[in-house]
Amino acid sequence: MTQLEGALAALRESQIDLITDVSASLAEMGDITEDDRKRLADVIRDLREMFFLVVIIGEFNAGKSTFVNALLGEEMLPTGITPTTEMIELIRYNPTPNLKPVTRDESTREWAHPNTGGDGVAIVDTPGTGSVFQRHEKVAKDFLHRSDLVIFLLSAKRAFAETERLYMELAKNYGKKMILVVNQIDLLQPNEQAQVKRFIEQQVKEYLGISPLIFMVSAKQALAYAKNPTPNGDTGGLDVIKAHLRGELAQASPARQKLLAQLTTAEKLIQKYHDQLRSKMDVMRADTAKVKDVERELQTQSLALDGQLLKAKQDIDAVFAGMKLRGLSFLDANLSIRRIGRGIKRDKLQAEFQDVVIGRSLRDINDATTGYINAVVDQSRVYWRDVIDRLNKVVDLLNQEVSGLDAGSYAEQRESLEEAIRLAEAELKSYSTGRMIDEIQQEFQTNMSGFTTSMGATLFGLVGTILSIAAPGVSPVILATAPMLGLGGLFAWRYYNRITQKTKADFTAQLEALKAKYEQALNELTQRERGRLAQYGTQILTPIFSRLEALSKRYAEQEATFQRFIERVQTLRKGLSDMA
Ligand SMILES: Nc1nc2c(ncn2[C@@H]2O[C@H](COP(=O)(O)OP(=O)(O)OP(=O)(O)O)[C@@H](O)[C@H]2O)c(=O)[nH]1
Ligand SMILES: [Mg+2]
Repeated sequence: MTQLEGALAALRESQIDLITDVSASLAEMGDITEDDRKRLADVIRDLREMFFLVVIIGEFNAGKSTFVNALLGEEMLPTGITPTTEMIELIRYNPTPNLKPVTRDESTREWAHPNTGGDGVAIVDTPGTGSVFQRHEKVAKDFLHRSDLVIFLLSAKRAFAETERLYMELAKNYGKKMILVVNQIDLLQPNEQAQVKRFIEQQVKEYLGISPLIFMVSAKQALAYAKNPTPNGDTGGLDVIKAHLRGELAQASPARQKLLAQLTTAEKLIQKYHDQLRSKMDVMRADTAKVKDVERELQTQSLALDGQLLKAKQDIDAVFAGMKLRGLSFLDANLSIRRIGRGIKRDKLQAEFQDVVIGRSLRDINDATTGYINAVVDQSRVYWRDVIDRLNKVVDLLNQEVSGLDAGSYAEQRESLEEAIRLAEAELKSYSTGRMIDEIQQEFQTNMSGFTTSMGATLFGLVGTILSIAAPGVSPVILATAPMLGLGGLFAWRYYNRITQKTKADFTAQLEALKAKYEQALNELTQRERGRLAQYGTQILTPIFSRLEALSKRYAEQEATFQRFIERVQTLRKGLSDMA
């Protein structure tokens, strides 16, 4: 059977190549489980030997070995009421039987027999499931993927077991062809047989959503018949099953059927890993979208700061405009010769200036600033909380969707996200409205007193100058009552005008400088805040993005690999069906 001719041999080689490539690619992607890797290696080995494997699976004591003996027509395999079969018993077709098994490996024995169903067909008996022997269970389970046709053998005397359901599900997931055989019907009343069959039919439909063919048999009876066939003897229902198997095997050569069966199994495996990749891609896309949201939010926040800053500056502008108006009229009122002549004290002048011009300006400025800082801090807190919230959602998403899949590449991503969250939390904690306000108000207070003192000194100095030019050596009291100024007085008047103008200009300039200082302080505060946001963007979010980008590229390549595999499966399938 290992000698395959022409087209079929070529298809087998392409299929072996495909499965080899799939196994290598999945290993490279780091996704494949050790079990699946072994499975693919088994399939490749089987494709080299090219036997169509009819595998009997079922609970211990259900009569699997008896059933196989009945098919062979002789009592070859040991049977018994305790869990009996311990190894895979692989019976290959051979015109001359070999009734002495050859041990192939620690879990397989091989036999040869002419009644396996045809050239290139092997019947495989497996250890029973559901017994106390875990090893039996494992040996049977580890063989299931190698089957080309599965016969589930159930006992008519036992309820449909959970393990049976599990193995049927597994076979279904591998894409295996299967039939159900209910054995030991000689232990049932004739009217019970139909009930049992109906019950199993319903269960399989309900739990697995499939409707395989169900055959009723008495392997014991069938074996007795095979050993001693009589013209009208009872075959125990085995003739129907044999006819079915013949029909199955007549559809195409066992070799072609084997290639088709294993192609389906390989396809199912490719599908399974492809689905995993798809779900990872979905997670990654959702992940990227969420981090993008955070970044967008970052910009919104930066813009919102501008709006707030503008408002604070307008408020401060208004305060300064008021101060300027009051200051200029104060100067007009206080720098008149008449007023100065009435006598003036430096302290009093400064106090009046403070009262009339500065008034509640500092308070107004502080109010505007406090309002601004509060808004900045409130917004920032909301913002950082939002960032933390969103990033936490990304982490949740990762944990939910990718658990158990591709732990490696997500561990890194999760770590960087957690770091990002920690930093955002640190940012959030670092805000202290009180401290920020104190700092800036302290600065404002100092600026404003400096301004008041300096204006006071200027004014008083000015008063002295005015007095000296108006009437040198005369006390202000006399000056106030003196007659109109003479010619010399005219020059003095002009000079007086010039210096009062200059004083007003000085006042305006100082005021502007002061205002500039305030705005500068607010700008710096805003700048600092914007800096924090920008830094977070470049230092935290950008690396996350680049990691996502790398991941996205890798996934796209993997997706392309899967597409190529799917195409190769389709080409092979077409090749196999074209041979019909
Ligand atoms: N009454 C009756 N007994 C059967 C039938 N088939 C098998 N038996 C008996 O059931 C017991 C178990 O049969 P085996 O063929 O060893 O069962 P098995 O499924 O191979 O069991 P393990 O190898 O342990 O998994 C034996 O005593 C058989 O004689 C049947 O159709 N009717
Ligand atoms: Mg057995």
